[in-house]
Amino acid sequence: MAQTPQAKYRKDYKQPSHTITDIELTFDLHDTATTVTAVSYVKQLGDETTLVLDGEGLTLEALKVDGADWSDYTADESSLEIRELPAQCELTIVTLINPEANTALEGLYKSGGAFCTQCEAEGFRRITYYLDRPDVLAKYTTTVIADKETYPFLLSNGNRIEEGLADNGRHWVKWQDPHPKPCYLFALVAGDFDVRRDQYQTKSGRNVALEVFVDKGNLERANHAMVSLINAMKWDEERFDLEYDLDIYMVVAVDFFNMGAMENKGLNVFNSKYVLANDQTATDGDYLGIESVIGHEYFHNWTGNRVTCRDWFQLSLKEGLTVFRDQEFSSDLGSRAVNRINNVRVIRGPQFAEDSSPMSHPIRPEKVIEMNNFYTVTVYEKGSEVIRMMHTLLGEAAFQKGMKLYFERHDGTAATCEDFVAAMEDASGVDLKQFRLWYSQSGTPTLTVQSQYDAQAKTYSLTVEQVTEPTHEQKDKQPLHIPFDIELYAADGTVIELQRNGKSVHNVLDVKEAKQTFVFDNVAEQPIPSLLREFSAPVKLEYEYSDEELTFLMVHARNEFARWDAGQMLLAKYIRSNVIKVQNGQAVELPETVVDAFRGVLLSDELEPAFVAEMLALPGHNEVSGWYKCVDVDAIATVLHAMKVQLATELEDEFSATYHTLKQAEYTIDHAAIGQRALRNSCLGYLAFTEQGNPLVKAQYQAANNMTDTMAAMSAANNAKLTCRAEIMADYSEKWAHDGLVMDKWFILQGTNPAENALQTIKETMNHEAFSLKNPNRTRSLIGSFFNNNPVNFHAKSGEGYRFAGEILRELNSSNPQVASRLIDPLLKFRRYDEARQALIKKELETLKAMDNLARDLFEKVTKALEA
Ligand code: B3K
Ligand code: ZN
Repeated sequence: MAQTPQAKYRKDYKQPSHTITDIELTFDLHDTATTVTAVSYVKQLGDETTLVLDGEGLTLEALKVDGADWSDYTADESSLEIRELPAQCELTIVTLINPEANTALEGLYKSGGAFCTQCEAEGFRRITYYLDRPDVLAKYTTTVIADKETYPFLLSNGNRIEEGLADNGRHWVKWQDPHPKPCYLFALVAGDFDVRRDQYQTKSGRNVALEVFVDKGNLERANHAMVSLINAMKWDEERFDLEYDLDIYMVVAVDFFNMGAMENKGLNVFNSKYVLANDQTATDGDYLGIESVIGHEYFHNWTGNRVTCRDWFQLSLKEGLTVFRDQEFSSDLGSRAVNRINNVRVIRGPQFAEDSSPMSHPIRPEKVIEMNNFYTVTVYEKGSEVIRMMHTLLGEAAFQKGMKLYFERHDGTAATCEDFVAAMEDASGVDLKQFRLWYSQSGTPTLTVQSQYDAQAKTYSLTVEQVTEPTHEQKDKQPLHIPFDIELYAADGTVIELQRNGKSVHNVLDVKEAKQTFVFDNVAEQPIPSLLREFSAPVKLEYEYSDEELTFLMVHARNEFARWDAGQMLLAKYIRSNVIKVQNGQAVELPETVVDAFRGVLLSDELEPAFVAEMLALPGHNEVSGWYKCVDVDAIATVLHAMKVQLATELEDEFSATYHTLKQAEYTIDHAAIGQRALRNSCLGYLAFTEQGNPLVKAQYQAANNMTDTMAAMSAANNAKLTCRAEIMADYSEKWAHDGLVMDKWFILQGTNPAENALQTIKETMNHEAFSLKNPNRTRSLIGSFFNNNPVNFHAKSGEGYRFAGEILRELNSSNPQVASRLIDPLLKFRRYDEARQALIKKELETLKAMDNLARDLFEKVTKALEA
């Protein structure tokens, strides 16, 4: 490695020496040599007369100050130092860049035939030398020049103000964005598209033009994105009283994109996965994903763009809050319980795993080498849980007052997480002093609860202990302020009111100490407690529930989430005990009472089908792995498989009856229909493990008139290793080979193929005409799914899975470090496996570490993982 990458620390934040108030950008677009002219109005803020700009991979063509050539500067590979600048000046910088050679997909690059940009977090410095930091806010005017025939659409942020023809068949368009913004929100797109147009009238009566740009021929796949956008605009007005602020909102779908989407002001750039959908190409899950991501990026317009982050350590200020907002959007439009369940699965799975990995960090990190490594489930999803806890503590009305105050104070500026908490605190009067620790303390707290009932005194007490284990980067932990939502039930299912000294007590308890006892009186009988309702804090709960209490809660808990959670706890008990059995060479056992509890759920006619489908889903291998200090990959897989088979066998009649009853005559995309398909296909997933599996799955594949049912059949065939798998996989590939996005689903099935020869097939699949390691979606589908969701084969004792990972990572390290850095995560957790596996993984990490061109992204993770 040329130079050891340096870390930045949150505590070192300093205001910039200069600011830039306005910038005029001109892009003369050519595939391999694009000229960027940046005219910036620079203002000195303190005494410093030297301006240091960021820049990477740029060829400097010209540098002028107030129109005259300037020679007092030095440029190196990451910066441009300009000395003795006047206190205010017009700085002109001309750079040359090569978009076609940009395979990292950061800065200006080509996706298929189109030019597009990705600037967050630090991609703008690959376009021109600039103060590439989020606390420098400027007004942008952007002129884009390109060949008219190849690039009829030339887009940038804000409003189109002028256009015209240029020489040699070229044309130009000028855009102006009236809202000052940091450079990470800059965007440019040039290409030939089909456009789905609509409009929206805001509640104050302004008309906004809505445009969704998709590849030619894909227009009919853009409808759902447009509907979702309109729903999001309406929802934000109703729930948060926030209106859109420009005359136009554009969304462009591109095929080459490192993540989901990007909230550039007025011009969102999206991974086509989160835009394109019709009933033949997209599953219900895809539809819901589009709704959520379209919402997320739209909501950023206020939480992220109007109020942005002072520095990148504050990323959760915009991301945690915007995830909270998109989760609320999906919950208000669809099923709140199902949404909550899925959000909690992400915390209990990947987020808890991150907390216990070498990459553990608080939602507001203290130390960063490569910022792109911190767009994590911790910053995003745990960040959202932290916002949700404040929402729980304050209630909706006070929370909205806090939002209002936050915007009053910080609109048009770059703010900090502390600013947000202060606004919530000041608006509500709720003391959040201890609560702030959630921003700086990493790791997963464990709440251990003990209960005691005193029949004589009619008191019931809960003793709550909280412990946060040391994490990789932070040893000392303090007690947090944990909102702990509980309810008590009498044996007949009625709720026992919480009382203390004759007065009613709120059901959200404030756990603040390392150990604390809550006593309730007037409790007439031994109650059954429902604990951590709604997952009121991102913690692990330990309470010795009996099977009877859990099956009771599965039926009687008033809220659906609590019922689901009781079911999960019951399953968890038997997964744990069976793992021990398997390790001792015994058979997996599930008592009749447990099977009956799930039979009851399946046969219930009160519960929503979508919810029943969630109740019936076993926790995944990754989530279960997270329960153990040393993961027994094979034993866990054996147990999960055996439990699935036992439930399938014992409930076969019920699964079969439900499956056939829920057959739909017509395909519609509404929440009720989606829920019915979810349950029907969950039954199919179980039935695949019975005698009737093969013919049933094959018949569903052949009869399916929509992608949800097609994919459900294919997944069932894959998971249960049915003989029809080969035939239907071949049929699908033949039908969709021309469409990479649709083929991604097929690549995922190849990646997660439980068959023994899976890795061989994956290697062959890399030659499939639709596959390319250059495309992040393809790579994540085939390779990422193998690393993350094919535990038995990836962790094969032979080490072939790890060796394959090493090869792929070494290749992606040069072409696309961001994608490589996402893929490496499962290897970072090597210390959780047995010694033989540890040694094999470590060898791959060490080979990576020794590479002389190791990217910062991988450097940061590999070195952390290899540290003691
Ligand atoms: N803000 C972007 C993510 C940028 C990731 C940079 N590596 C999308 C989002 O969170 O909405
Ligand atoms: Zn976001």
